[in-house]
Amino acid sequence: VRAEISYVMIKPDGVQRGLVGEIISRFERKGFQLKGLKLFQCTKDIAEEHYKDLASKPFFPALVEYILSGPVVCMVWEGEGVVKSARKLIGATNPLESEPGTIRGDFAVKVGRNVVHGSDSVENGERETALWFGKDGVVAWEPTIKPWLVE
Ligand code: DAT
Ligand code: MG
Repeated sequence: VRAEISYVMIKPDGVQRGLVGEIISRFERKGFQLKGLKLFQCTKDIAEEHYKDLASKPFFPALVEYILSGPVVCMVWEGEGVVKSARKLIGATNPLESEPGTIRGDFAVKVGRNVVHGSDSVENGERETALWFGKDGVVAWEPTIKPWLVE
């Protein structure tokens, strides 16, 4: 069985605000494994495909414009239960409802500037990783400390 992965992305506001290190740090400290990482200026096609389930929403054009407004940091994090856990680390979609201690709870106030994305299902973790990294983007490696993180 393939290990579970989540596609996590620091949105343009997170990059502009200098939160890249802080956000990566939270996933590292938790004990997930970084399998892909890049700074990337995305295209309209990718942004629209990524958010295609929201295409009929009134905020969709603004959402796509926001994602295109500057570079994003694309990441793939791996580990048992990483999809659900990453969503918890990230916090609720509306940052005014996100718990303190979550990324959005600590660093955001507006749904349209909520700093970070995380896949909402294992299936979307795979789909979004393929979309943003393609076939060769993800690095196969195992950290030497892994036995100290998982049995
Ligand atoms: P999440 O990013 O928590 O998975 P989502 O998938 O429902 O949330 O929506 C994707 C993004 O779209 C979200 O991070 C911010 C934007 N968005 C969602 N609901 C919105 C709304 N009501 N108004 C404006 N932007 C919204
Ligand atoms: Mg979502």
